[in-house]
Order: sequence, then C-alpha cells, then structure tokens
Amino acid sequence: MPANLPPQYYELEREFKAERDPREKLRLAEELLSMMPKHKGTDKLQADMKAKISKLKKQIEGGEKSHGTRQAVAHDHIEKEGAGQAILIGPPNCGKSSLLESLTHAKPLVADYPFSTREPLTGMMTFETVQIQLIDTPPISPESYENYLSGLIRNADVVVLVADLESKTMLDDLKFVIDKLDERRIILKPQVTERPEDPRYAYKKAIICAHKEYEDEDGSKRTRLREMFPDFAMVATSIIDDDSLAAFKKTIYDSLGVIRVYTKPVGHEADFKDPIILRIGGTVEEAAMTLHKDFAQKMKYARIWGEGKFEGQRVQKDFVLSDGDILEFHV
Ligand SMILES: Nc1nc2c(ncn2[C@@H]2O[C@H](COP(=O)(O)OP(=O)(O)OP(=O)(O)O)[C@@H](O)[C@H]2O)c(=O)[nH]1
Ligand SMILES: [Mg+2]
Repeated sequence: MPANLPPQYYELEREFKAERDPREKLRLAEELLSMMPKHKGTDKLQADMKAKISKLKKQIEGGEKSHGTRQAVAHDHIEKEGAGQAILIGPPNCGKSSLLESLTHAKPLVADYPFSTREPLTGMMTFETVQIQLIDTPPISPESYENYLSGLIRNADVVVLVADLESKTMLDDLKFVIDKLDERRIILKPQVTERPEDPRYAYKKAIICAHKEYEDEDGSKRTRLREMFPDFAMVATSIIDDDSLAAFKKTIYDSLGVIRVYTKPVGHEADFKDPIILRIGGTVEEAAMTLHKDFAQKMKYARIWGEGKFEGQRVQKDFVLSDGDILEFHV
C-alpha cells in the first residue's frame, strides 16, 4: 500500500535530516509523525519515526544529565512551572529585566545600557491566586540573536513583546524583532486558532507591552504601536505605576486561556490557596483527573458553587467549568 505522503512531508523530512540541534530535530520528528496519514501504508514509517523520537528524547535527557554535553542544549528549554509560561522579548534596553524584577522575586541585572542581559532568567509572578512563570531574555537586535531564543519562544505559552516608548527607533526595532522571528519561522499572533499550513512554522500567541508609559506624554507612541499591532492585546506599563503592573499581570493571565477551579471537601470551606488550572472549556472530569486518574473514575457527581449556578448545584462529569468555580467531589 503506498504511503501517499503530502509534498510538505518530504520538504520537512529533508530539513529533519539536516538538523543538528537535538531539540529542534525532536520537534521536527514530532511534526513529521503528526503529518503522516494513519493507515496500513504508513505503519512502518510511523514505527520508524516513533523510534527516532524516543532516541532523540533519550539523547536530550542524557545531554542534560551529563556535564560534557550540557552546553549544547543549555538555555533552549525551561521547564514550565505554575499556571503558564510567559516569555519577555524585545529590543535592547526596552525594560524586560525591569519588568521581571518588579513582578517577581528574581534579581536580574537592570542597566541603563543595552545588552545587559546575557542569559535567560525566570521568576514566578503572582496573579490573584495563581503563579505564572516569567522568562527574561537577552535582546533581539541586528547585533545579536541568541539561537536558543527560538526554542524558548516556541515552548512558551505566551510571548510578551516589550516596546520601549522612550526609544526614537521603537517601531523599527520592533519590526526587526518581528522579521527576525519570521526568519526563524515564528509568527506572533493575537490569537492562535489554527496551525500554520507549513508545519515548519509556529504561530505564537503574543501580547504587546507598551513599556515606560510616562515617556510617551502625548500618547502618540502608543497610537503608532496600536497601528502596527491592531489586533493584539496591549497594555501600557511603567515600573513605578502599580496599577499598570496589575493590569499587565491580568493581561497575561487572560492570554493564557486557562481557568481556576477551587475544591472543597464535603462539610468544609473551599481551599482558595491552590486552584486547579484547566484550559478554558475544561470539565468536572478534567478537574478530577488533575487530582488522580482513579479518583476521576470513582467520582459519581460533583456539587458546584459559582456565578450563574444554584448554590451547591449537582453537576455531572461532562459539566463545563468557569473561572472561579468551587467544586465538591462526591464518590
Ligand atoms: N522611564 C522608565 N525607564 C524604565 C522603566 N523600566 C525600565 N527602565 C529603564 O530602562 C533601562 C533598561 O532597563 P532593563 O530592564 O535593563 O532593560 P532590558 O530590556 O532588560 O535591557 P537588555 O537586557 O539590555 O536588553 C534602565 O535604565 C531602566 O531603569 C520604566 O518603566 N520607565
Ligand atoms: Mg535585560
């Protein structure tokens, strides 16, 4: 039986063979597998690709453990923590490290000269009851682009493109960033509702941070920024304006496309400290699954408290949850 592979498959396969970076190679292998039509004619191909994927995973794991090869894969992957991972990117000196410093306990180098950040640095930011991971990165400019940034950006849940309202070259600098990412086959989007036709590309959800807001007294820079990014969520910030930082956190949380659900044991108060994080559209069963697979199976129904529900309304496993709902599981 012929495999009937689409022409793009062969293009991607060529790239896969030429790729040397194990993580990028793994990504391409997973892409190739997902492109294969699933029928008898591709059984062997599928098995081969799965074997390659497993070998690459082992190679990457081994690389992280053994000191000798660590350098080759350093920085290009940061383990996710919390409800989501947001990566701060932008031109030199736009204020990425200052944002990380203001919003987390991290202690990055903040400096009044460009190219001060040399390596990515993470911190956890608290938004109401959830923790969101922020990554500060070295700048993107004609003078420098760290290759590992592509991997970090592809892996993040949301990209925060930081614009420097103080800079005279703001728009050109941002255009450079966008073009550079395009060259690396990463396209920033206000919403990601579909996969790119060409599987070598990645669409990444992004928000725009109009930083150093007080340097834009007449608002003209923000107007131009809005014209450049008409459909993107945008938030104006300054490190000395707490309200703007609160709005920044909320914009990131909203962009993650997740909801918080709280649990309460029967006869007790709800635990508001440690919410279950689900994607928008998540169900009672998915909430139970995050606790334990067996628990989700054993569960008969749940009672729910939240907006638009009767107090303690009885709901079934397939009930779709909303942000802030409180659940009491019954087995
Ligand atoms: N006016 C004003 N200046 C700011 C603000 N945030 C940061 N800065 C200043 O901008 C400069 C650069 O800040 P950084 O946070 O180091 O910028 P960066 O984007 O991390 O710079 P690189 O790591 O070199 O790319 C410093 O002098 C900061 O004090 C702000 O909200 N308003
Ligand atoms: Mg910095």
